[in-house]
Amino acid sequence: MNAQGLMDTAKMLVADDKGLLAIDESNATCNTRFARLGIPQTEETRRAWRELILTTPGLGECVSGLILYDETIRQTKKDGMPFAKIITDAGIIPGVKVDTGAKDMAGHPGEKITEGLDGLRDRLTEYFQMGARFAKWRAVIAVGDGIPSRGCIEANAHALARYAALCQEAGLVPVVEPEVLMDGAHSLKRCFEVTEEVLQAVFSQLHTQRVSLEGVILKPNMVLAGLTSSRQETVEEVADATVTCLLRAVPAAVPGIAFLSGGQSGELASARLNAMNVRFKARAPWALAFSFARAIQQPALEIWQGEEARVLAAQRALYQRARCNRAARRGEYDAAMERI
Ligand code: 5MM
Repeated sequence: MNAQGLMDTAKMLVADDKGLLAIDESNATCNTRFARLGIPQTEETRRAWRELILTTPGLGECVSGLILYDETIRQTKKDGMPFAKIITDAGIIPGVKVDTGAKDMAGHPGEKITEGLDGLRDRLTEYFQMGARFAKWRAVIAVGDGIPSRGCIEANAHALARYAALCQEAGLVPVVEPEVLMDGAHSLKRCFEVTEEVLQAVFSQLHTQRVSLEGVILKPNMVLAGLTSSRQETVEEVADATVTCLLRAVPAAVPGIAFLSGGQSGELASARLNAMNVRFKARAPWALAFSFARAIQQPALEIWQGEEARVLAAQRALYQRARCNRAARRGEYDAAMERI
């Protein structure tokens, strides 16, 4: 492991007020999103959608890293140019999702454990050879009556740390994603408690597994009330709760925190990230960045609808959402930007 190289890559991923764009939906998730819009669910439409994204003019002004799916990192542009080369040529760092999905956890009804450690060392070597310089693994923590259990939190934290150690051995920066889900009617206070417990377990395991924190990016949820809770806090209250929670659980050695959007609207995700940077950028020990999928892709996907004639309009919408999130990192986002 080259510790300096990992540290440099991790810093680059959160430098210049840029952030990550996740286009790592598994085929099942990608197909579900296509189906809702009547887009054919084929390998070719998934390839065309990803080509549209990674050839968006100016994307590298706002996006430092692109997270690909296994199928995507093996794909090429129509002219045969590998996606990983196009991304690198655009000044963006290619990354790849390496977990194989969250599965029902034995003995833990309603909870999931993320799989993918078997054979991971060899897969990481292959991804590095294909040009990837970082990787991502997502653990899913549901909130509900009696959950999350300690067993679920510890098993997922352990898997995240084993994955992170293997990534660093292979020269890839691990993006560690423990997602406390927004589904449910729980309060912001409950999300805070669960997120703090999960993050403490994750960092304890990262330490035990000898992961170098300087070469890690954390991809957490924001601290929010559940989607169906009748009380939804203000943008400022969410920003304060999120950063307070992170300050309690995330060591200062971590260079960057890149939030997932988790089903928030693009506008809300940007507004909340913006408020965090307005209120905490000057004193937070880590960069407060983004690693959004839906909050950047959704408007563009709705415009595209699988039609070649709509590619340019969709790329403009994608660029616009990426630009809004770069502004949010600077504390300069305004909802009026969405209409420009
Ligand atoms: C939480 O999902 C991640 C961030 O996306 P959002 O900003 O839309 O919440 C995302 O990277 C996710 O991990 C991938 O889309 C993978 O999804 P699946 O469930 O298909 O593995």
